[in-house]
Amino acid sequence: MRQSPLVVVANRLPIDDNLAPDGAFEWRRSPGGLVSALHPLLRHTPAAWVGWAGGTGPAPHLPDVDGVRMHAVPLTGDDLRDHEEGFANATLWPLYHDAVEQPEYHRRWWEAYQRVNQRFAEAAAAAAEPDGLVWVQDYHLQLVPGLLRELRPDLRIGFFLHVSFPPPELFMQLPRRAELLRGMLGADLIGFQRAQAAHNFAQLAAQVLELPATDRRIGVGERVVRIGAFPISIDTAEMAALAARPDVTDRARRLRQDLGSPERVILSVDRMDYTKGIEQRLKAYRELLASGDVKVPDTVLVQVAVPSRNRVAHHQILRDRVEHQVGRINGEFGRVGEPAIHYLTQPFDRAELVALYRVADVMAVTPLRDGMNLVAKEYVAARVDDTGALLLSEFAGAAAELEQAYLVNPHDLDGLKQGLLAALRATPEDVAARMRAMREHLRRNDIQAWARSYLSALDASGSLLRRLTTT
Ligand code: GDG
Repeated sequence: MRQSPLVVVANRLPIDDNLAPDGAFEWRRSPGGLVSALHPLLRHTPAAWVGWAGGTGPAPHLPDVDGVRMHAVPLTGDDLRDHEEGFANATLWPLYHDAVEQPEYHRRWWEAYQRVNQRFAEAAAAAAEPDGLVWVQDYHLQLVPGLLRELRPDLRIGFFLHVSFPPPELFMQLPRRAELLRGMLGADLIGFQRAQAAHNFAQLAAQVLELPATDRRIGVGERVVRIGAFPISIDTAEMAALAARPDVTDRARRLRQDLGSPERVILSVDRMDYTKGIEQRLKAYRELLASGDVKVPDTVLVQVAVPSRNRVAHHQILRDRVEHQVGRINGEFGRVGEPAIHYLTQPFDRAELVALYRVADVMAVTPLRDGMNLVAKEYVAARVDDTGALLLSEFAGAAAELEQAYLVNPHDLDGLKQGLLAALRATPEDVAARMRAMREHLRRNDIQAWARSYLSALDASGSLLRRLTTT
């Protein structure tokens, strides 16, 4: 196997399999995300990516994607059930999101988590050049840094957690809490979305493992592990360029007409997930319709809720509940040809999604807990004319940066209603001043800046990045 100086390890490879127009099967880069973040840093030296390609057969041999080598890790049906749907998505996911749904603990899931993490660590060890840099992503792979360090002590290892990291009182529920913490501490640098998460982690390292810990450094024997906040972002310039494209602005104009040319369009775009606060938001909206504060057809709500992880039972139950609520609201408040809510579950292509961002006078992003929430940032970047109000949950990581949003506590129904009304009724001057400040923040803090700041902190001496960008 060819070895690379920089290896990204993530649960999924950043590609989708597609049928080309001529009927041939091809691999295509999935849009956005880490690959485009890394691209400017890696113009000359190819990086590698270790991850699962989808499917349960043997790992496919894959072509390079944008100069990045793809190494597929095979997963079996049992791995998928017990690692992905089990420990990752039914134990860690709810636990890390304030346990808004009850986390489940099963010993079989933990065994699968260890087994799959070991497989990823071995694949990363095989893919990395001597003294190379390996960057491990997210909650599916928290044991990989520790396992990889045992296999390859020469490497510099980074770990980044995309979701939030819970307070000690919650994390302490985990039957194998010490092993998980030790797994992460195999890294040289552990990145979180928010400073509060780094603080939670330091407290746990001190409490559970009795290690000397501050919010920036943890002593592990001879080693010092650094921790900190590195809030992820989006490709701001690419989003703004897409939003300004004539076909996208035309599409936005037509969409507005198709919606009945209302005075106010409210938009929400979420994965169908119980952390996203969809039910609470619909309830608030229903009360505003019932009180007459919001009227159909002057105002419409567009709710995009793309199903994901739908084999996990919780998500199926949520979908049924949301659809029940939408049906009820449309039945009570809609008229023929004038629904109160336009509810869509099919995935949109990127340009169509951005056209929707351009139509929305108010973007309602009100998760109960979210590591960052990229939708909020995408909306801001797409409002190239400084219009549009962002209603944002204070429990989204994005709230720590987008302070000019209309911030709400999504658990507080009255607060949520007031926030939505304030956003709907804001003056154009107020909206523009807030949007300008948020756009400026994202212009300076885009995804390339994020990747650069993380990798230069990981590669403290700068020698590796210099080698990567100048060879
Ligand atoms: C995890 C963390 C953290 C959505 N619908 C469509 C579509 N999307 C795209 C959005 C956005 C992405 O999906 C969703 O990203 P989020 O950040 O909002 O949420 P999670 O999926 O939960 O992501 C989160 C993130 O990791 C990154 O660190 O921010 O907190 O939970 O980019 O645009 N894209 C298209 N059609 C759709 O219908 N094309």
